[in-house]
Amino acid sequence: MTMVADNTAQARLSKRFEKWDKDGNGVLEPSDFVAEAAEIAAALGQAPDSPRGAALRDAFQSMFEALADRAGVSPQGPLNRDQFHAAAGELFQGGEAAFNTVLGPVAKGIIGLCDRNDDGVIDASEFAGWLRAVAGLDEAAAAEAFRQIDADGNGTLSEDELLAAIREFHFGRLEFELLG
Ligand SMILES: [Ca+2]
Ligand SMILES: [Ca+2]
Ligand SMILES: [Ca+2]
Repeated sequence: MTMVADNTAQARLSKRFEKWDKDGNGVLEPSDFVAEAAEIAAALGQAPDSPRGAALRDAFQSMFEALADRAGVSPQGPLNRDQFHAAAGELFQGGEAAFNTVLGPVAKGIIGLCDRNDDGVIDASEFAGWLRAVAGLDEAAAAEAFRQIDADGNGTLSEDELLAAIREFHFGRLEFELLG
């Protein structure tokens, strides 16, 4: 990996730490991740305790526990900034299988919240709704993002394509943030 890509990855983890520290107390706790999931569900017009909102919340909680486990702290945290950088960095750098185990439920949760026609995948208009909600992107930017992430060009985004996009963003090879 080049130094530029590494710096990008570190900068993106810093930004994510700040975004996910919902109560702004300088450390991450499970409650921060629950609040983040609730905010995403609400942005997509779903109640946080609806089945799909709850699925994303559970995925975020599991992700927190996986990071805490890697950092060697209690499943309840807290995780400080250095611990988060080390644990998340290790997760992104490590094998695809471990990454997919942790982020797969998050990708599934995102699909569930976006999937208005219930076909299990995200089409271009569903994806535009997602990017508008989490990143404020307009239609043209969302269409371009969709084209890049739809690796097999079949007009829908699968869990695997979303997982690949989350990794690509982290390493600075994609400019669209999917995790908000
Ligand atoms: Ca916090
Ligand atoms: Ca769909
Ligand atoms: Ca596809």
